[in-house]
Amino acid sequence: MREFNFDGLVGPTHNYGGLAPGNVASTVNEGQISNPREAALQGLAKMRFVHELGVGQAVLPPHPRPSLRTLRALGFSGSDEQLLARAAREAFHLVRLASSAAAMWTANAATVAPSTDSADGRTHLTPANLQAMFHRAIEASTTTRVLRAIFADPKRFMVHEPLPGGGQFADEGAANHTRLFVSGRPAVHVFAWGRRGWGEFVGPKKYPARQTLEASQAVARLHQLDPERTLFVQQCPDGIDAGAFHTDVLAVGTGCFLMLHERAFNDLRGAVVRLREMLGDRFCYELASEDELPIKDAVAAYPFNSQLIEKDDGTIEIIAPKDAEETPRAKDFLERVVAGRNPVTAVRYLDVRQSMHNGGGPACLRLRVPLSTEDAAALSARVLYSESLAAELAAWVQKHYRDRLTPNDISDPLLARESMAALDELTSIMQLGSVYDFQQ
Ligand code: SUG
Repeated sequence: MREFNFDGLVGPTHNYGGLAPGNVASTVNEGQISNPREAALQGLAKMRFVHELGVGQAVLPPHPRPSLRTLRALGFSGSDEQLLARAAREAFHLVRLASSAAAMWTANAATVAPSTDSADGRTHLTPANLQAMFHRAIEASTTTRVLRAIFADPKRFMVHEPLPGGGQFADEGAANHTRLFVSGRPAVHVFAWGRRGWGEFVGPKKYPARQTLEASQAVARLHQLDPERTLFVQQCPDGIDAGAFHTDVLAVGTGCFLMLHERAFNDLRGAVVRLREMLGDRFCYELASEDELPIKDAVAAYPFNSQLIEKDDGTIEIIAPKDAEETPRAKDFLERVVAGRNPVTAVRYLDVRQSMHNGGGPACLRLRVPLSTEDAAALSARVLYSESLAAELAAWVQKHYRDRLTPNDISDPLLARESMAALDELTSIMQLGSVYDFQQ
């Protein structure tokens, strides 16, 4: 088995809409001028960097934005130009919601269980319904189509429907899920949730909790995981109120190693004890206390939203955002981890600032999918990273993307046309077939 990081390619309408309450960066940067071209190129540079470390790398395409299908569903009609003009005049906020390039954060695209962990021996993917925020909920149908185009072989892969229903089954995908394992034992799946759909719980007071316990439980059932090897933990409500809207803002794990902040989980000690029982003595973790690394710095600089890259020799490298290097307490923590008694041997820093300004660090930008060699060879689209694919994608970005977008630009009908032309061409480059609404 090899882990592939499926990174989301940033879309041509990447902008700072201030659409995500509880996500501090999204709120703080509302209205800033964005640079979609730079954002997409930063993403491609990250893919190359990780690929060159010897890790499996792949790419997922952006979604059509503005989503004219969404605006039509909300009652705007006429030609594309007419409906955009009317929506911009009468309900500009809806155009904003329909224009976010948020599908770039593919840690929220789906939750994944590898074939080794599922009772039927297939790789399971459940696209996240992202019910908590409207601008993200509209991703689910396209994500499902894209994943089905890629993971098409029914003997190997099962792409489920996103969870049904309303807010009680709100699911944010892999951002609230961590798979841990040590050789010789079955893997453990840790699902973190922020609220309950039904029943009593103490939740955050200020910001919304997105993931429900019931959604996490449903995903574990769909993926046919062994109930003895799953753990459901509550996100710390104070952590959410400090801006940790997803678990991966304060915790990241791979293999036998977990790196987390003390405000990541409610019953953190209980979780760690249970993980040690399930994984044995080789399980290890590094914990940042509030004293060592104030949550404000952790939320601003995202040291926990790093990618943990496991090498063939079992050592781990941390790929952290550059913002963590520039935040002394975050950098000191990461350096302590490198020096500590754990598999981590190095930390490297990457500039993904265009994404960071919307609250998305390196880990948000990728969906981890462990695949066997045969499974990787059975993927049905051109998604695996290669120098030739990367060069074509970079040229495609240079050709189609603007380098400056203000929040008002998103209702420009030319931008919608440019986006559609770009995405239409992309489906040929990536051999995806007609996955987009405007191609149906
Ligand atoms: O859902 N930001 C995203 C960031 C998602 C980060 N993903 C993970 N932590 N895995 C969100 O809050 C902001 C868009 C805007 O404001 O324009 C946004 O949706």
